[in-house]
Amino acid sequence: MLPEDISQYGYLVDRVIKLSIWGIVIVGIISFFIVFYILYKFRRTKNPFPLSDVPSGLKKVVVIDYVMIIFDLILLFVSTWAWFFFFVRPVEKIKKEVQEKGEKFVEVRVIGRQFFWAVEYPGKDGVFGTYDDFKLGNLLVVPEGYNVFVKLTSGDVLHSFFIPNVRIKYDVIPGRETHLWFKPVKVGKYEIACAELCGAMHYRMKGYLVVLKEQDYLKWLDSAPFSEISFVYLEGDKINFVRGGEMR
Ligand SMILES: [Cu+2]
Repeated sequence: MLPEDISQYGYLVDRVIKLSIWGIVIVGIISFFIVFYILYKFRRTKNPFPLSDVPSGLKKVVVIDYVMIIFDLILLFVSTWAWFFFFVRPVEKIKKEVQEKGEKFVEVRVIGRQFFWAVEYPGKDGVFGTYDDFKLGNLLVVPEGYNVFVKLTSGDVLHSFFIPNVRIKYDVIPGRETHLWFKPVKVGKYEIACAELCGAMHYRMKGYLVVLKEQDYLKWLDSAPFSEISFVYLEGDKINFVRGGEMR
């Protein structure tokens, strides 16, 4: 039902989704039974005159309300935890934790534009603002098993950066800088979408997340001397670049 989860922490989001769906299904079924039971039991042919009060036996139905409140609290707790884990914690704190654990990370900047994603890489030195920075259109290449920190900004209107396979979606807001963090643990090519209607060509804001093995990633970085926006298109598993060309 959900696309394959290829991130280490995506299960936190899945947990919220599954809990919501199962909760809704179970509560929904119980509610329908109660409604149809009441419709049948108090049908007009057997009860020609309206009752002045709810029959005492039926007052127990209120218990369902308490069950619902408890379920809501559980759902609130689980979803708040996932929200906190991914978005609320300051990115510097997550970075520190990651380093303390001895894990590696990469940083990229993503700028949402009508109608493509500009991805800025810090290049081999890992530092932005140096000579080896480069930009790519619609292509986010990251190494497997690394933590990926994404700084999101918008060049024009509202967009929403969505990578279903790592369970990450966040609004890209003009005039605001937001941060995303995920850790891909499976090599492959995955879709990036814009999840906010941002104009006539919104549907064309399709990019790719390409997860490479560490050594392949380093090799790729060596062969990426791009200084201008290059667009990318994929033929099967082959990545092709078009320098300053038309986006396909
Ligand atoms: Cu968009």
